[in-house]
Amino acid sequence: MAAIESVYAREILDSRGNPTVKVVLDTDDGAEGIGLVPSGASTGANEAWELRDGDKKRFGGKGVLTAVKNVNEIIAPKVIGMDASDQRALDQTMIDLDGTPNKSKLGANAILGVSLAALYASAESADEPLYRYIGGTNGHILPVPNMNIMNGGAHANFATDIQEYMISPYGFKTYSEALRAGVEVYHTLKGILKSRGLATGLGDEGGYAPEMKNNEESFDLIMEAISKAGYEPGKQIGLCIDAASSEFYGKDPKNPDNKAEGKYFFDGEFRDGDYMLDFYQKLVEKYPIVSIEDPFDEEDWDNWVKITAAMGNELQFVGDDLLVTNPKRLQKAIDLKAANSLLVKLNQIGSVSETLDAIELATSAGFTSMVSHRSGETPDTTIADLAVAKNTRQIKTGAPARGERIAKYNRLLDIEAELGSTAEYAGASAFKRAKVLQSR
Ligand code: 2PG
Ligand code: MG
Repeated sequence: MAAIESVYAREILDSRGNPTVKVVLDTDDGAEGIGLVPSGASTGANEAWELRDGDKKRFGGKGVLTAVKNVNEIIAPKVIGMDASDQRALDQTMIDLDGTPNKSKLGANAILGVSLAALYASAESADEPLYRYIGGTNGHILPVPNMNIMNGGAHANFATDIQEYMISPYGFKTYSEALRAGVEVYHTLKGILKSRGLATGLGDEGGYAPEMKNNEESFDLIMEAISKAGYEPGKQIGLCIDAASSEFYGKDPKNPDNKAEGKYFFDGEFRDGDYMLDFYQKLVEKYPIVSIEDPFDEEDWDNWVKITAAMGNELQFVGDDLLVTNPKRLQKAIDLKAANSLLVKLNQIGSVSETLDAIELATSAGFTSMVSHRSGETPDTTIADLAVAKNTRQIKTGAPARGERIAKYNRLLDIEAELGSTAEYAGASAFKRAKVLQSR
């Protein structure tokens, strides 16, 4: 056992220049762990609470000095002396100390910072790389990188309603080959955008963010980029989207006074659930889409059930805002047969052990899991190790651009090299529909 000797937090900046929490935790055997907390923009209403100061004189209210103080003055005295590697007991101690259902008293950003720092310190004490420390000997599958090469929604001033257009290079033997293919498509896409006089500036997750005529146009550009880069759409590279539809549900996000209850503001008009379902169905017929995230609002359970029944046998429907990495909401989705895949975000639930619980529950119910970054990130690479440790077969961490995204993709290259001949690339096994598309 390595006892926690000191815990110290301070305020740093994330990739958007917003304050976030950094925690440094030392154990009595000389190990040190660092926890860096990410932050979302299109956050689900049911996420664990990100505690911000609200003092408009600092960072427009986004400071995290209260969360920092909660670590230094409330959490630290309670956890010093505890076994850092008893992750579950440590997390539970903080959950009890907070006492609210959504960590709103101490802040999920405070609790997760300590939880992550303890995880890293314990891996160092055990002298193991993080993926091995978390996953034991069986963590050896490199995930398919779902690369978000065109950004819209809340990450790019609603250039498109759909928030993320991702390419999934699954038809390759190794992770590094797949990553290279993804990067080549990304660069080819830039050339295509330039040649059409479209903007090549980047959104929050590193994808291009030109204003499009409609949501479908982006698919055509990406298909062209895949072919032009020399790859076969569907056979080698599929597409994933994150509609992040809660952002355009009930209102026009660019003009929030324009409201219509129960409708989606999509392609310039309010649409009902049936219209959206039909839109997704046609899209899937036309393009090699293997996964759709948040096609419907986080409380529109009926339409989630409908779309899962209609296409869930082949297609992956990922619950992000719907499930918020929360075992309770996940259980509801399992019972209702709404969605068939879990998006995994540590800061949505706010501790390492609860995140692992969510993945476990998803797996036991036959749901897939996609480990995910946030749109506001740090150089932290925990999600890369987590994806390998738990053999989730999928990760999404943005475009191959911007240091905070590249850090995760590079970490996976390191893990692949370290695992050597025991590394296995998930490839088409990550998606049911990938296998269908390949067999055509
Ligand atoms: C999402 C995420 C990450 P955010 O919606 O899946 O891509 O965005 O972190 O802004 O919630
Ligand atoms: Mg999402």
